Amino acid sequence: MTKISIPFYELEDKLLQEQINFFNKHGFIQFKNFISREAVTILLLELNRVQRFLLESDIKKINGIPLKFGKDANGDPLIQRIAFTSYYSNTLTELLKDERLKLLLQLLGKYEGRIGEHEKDGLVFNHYVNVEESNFKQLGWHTDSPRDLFLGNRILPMLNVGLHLDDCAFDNGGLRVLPGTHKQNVFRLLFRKKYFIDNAADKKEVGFDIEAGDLTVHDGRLWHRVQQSPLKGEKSRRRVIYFPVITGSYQPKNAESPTPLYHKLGQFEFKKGIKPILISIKEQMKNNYLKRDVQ
Ligand SMILES: O=C(O)CCC(=O)C(=O)O
Ligand SMILES: [Fe+2]
Repeated sequence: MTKISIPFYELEDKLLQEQINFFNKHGFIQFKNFISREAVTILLLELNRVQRFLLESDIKKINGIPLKFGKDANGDPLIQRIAFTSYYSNTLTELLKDERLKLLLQLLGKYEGRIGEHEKDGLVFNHYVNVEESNFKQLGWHTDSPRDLFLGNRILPMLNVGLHLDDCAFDNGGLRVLPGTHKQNVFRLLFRKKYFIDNAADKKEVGFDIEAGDLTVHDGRLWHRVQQSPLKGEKSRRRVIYFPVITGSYQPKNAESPTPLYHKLGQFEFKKGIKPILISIKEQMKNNYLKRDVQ
């Protein structure tokens, strides 16, 4: 496990060829200071407000995607993963309109991309904290692409863009990636590691020094995980918002959207091994195929 030294890149009014080359080679990139510390503070207040609203309204799912609940250090209820968060916040919707984000579409090469505010899981808010009753302290190895298989789609290039809202030095855990794995074949994409249950460090993984306000972008096919913080309580807190940049046909979700199988399966099913998952993928693909036939 090594800390990678990434050139100091910032996202300004154009992407540099060097930045595109870096992304193409490694499958990820980090842009420093995408937003200021003051803007981070405003976003955190806004996310707090959204969380309070969701708790008070007893909302458990958004567009079919379940919220993930836990408890904070002081025992207060905490929502540790919120999908489609921007539905409850104009500030977040406006953030997605930032002109600089459009530059990221160039990282898709010949594919035409768009910011997926209404697709997949939309704008996701992840909130990790290492306390006893937290349900989100780490995240096992995965790529973001097989979700396409679950939805019956071919795997198309996509990006996952993360805006980091806490400082998270390499030694404090956080995002770990396996550089270059975005170029693997489908077999390696499915079987390199056990999805979500493998949390072990890989000798080829790399991590980052992240500061609040930094932006990271990774290819959806890249293997990555989140390392648990060695610290406890407040110092372990890690809040990140993610949104997808998508290619292919427009597939917006709405309040009637069913819960995708990969959320229903959850980690329990992953523990049973890959076989039930493959059967589920096959079933889901068949269902989607049939549905398309009927339309
Ligand atoms: O929290 C992170 O940095 C990564 C989250 C992630 O990989 C995911 O939600 O798919
Ligand atoms: Fe991911």
